[in-house]
Amino acid sequence: MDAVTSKAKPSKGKIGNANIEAKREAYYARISKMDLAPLWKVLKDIIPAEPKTVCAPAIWHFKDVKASIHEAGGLITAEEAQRRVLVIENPNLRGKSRVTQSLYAGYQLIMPGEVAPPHRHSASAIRFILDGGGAYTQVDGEKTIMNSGDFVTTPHWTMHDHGNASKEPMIWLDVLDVPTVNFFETSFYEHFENEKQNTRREDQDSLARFGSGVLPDGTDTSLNRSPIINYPYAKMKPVLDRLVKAGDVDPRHGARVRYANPFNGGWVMPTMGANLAMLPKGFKGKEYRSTDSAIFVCQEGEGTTKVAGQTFEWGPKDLFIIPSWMKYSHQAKKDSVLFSISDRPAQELLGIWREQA
Ligand code: GTQ
Repeated sequence: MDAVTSKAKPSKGKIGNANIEAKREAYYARISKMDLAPLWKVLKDIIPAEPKTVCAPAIWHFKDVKASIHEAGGLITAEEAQRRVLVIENPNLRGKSRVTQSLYAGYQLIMPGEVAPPHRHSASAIRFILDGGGAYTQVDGEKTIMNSGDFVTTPHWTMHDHGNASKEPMIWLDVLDVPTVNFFETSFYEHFENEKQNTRREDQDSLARFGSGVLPDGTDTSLNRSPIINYPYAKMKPVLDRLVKAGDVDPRHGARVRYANPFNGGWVMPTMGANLAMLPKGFKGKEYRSTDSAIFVCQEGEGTTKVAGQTFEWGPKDLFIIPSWMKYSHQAKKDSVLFSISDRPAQELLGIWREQA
């Protein structure tokens, strides 16, 4: 090493030295034994001029996966599995249990009469209800009945269990910030032996308490996530209808709302943020990109999304991924509602989120 440093005189250009490549290689081999490596070999890879995603744009058509999700119901019980879920894996990230670099997603199936027992973890979760209705999720003692298009939150370290008292199987989308929590190596998990937790509050309690324009006296509003555990589709859709009727339709996103924390107007969670948008029939969206890789789900309607030279054709309950910084545009053949979720809040908190209209 000394020989190299002593010859390395300050110079703007290249070091004129015979066999320099061979000398460098030998040097790299020597420093490698000390777990050291030359930055100049990797600088452009680790600090690219623009986001370089490893994620693939991809689409899962619900009609193609539904039968396979139901098949799991005959292979394992919710009790044995804890959570009977098919993990949605990005085709470029197989085996890593993630649909984008920062987010996990899965299809959860719960059969009539089943209970998925209570547990809690550092990772935050959301559900977006795809198929069936009437099952519940219980979060820290509040039981909420879930129906198609409902957006249900299970914030970090809240105890939660699921049960299906309805007569039909139910499928919903789970999205968790598991890859983010594991990136920081901060995962804790606790399982509760009780089959279910005690119910202290009934359906829509937190929405009524905290999402009606008033707050109960003494409410701690410093919470860094929303206190509301279900944003029912039946209450959200009329808001979209109002926006469309008033002409409040963004040329890229359509008539869009953000699921909000009523205490501060912020996102529902620090790591994940979600939107619901209505694209009126005939909508031809302008091209857009942003640094957050997003998961989209069609709640109703029919349309297409162009991304990176591909065209995804979507209908009810289809799910697609738009990776970071890829240009995309939506087109709607019918009045359509798109749900979307990404790690945008985390990027904003870190000051690194960008968009390009
Ligand atoms: O429902 O608590 O898809 O803990 C993965 C992990 C769902 C859940 C998942 C979980 C859950």
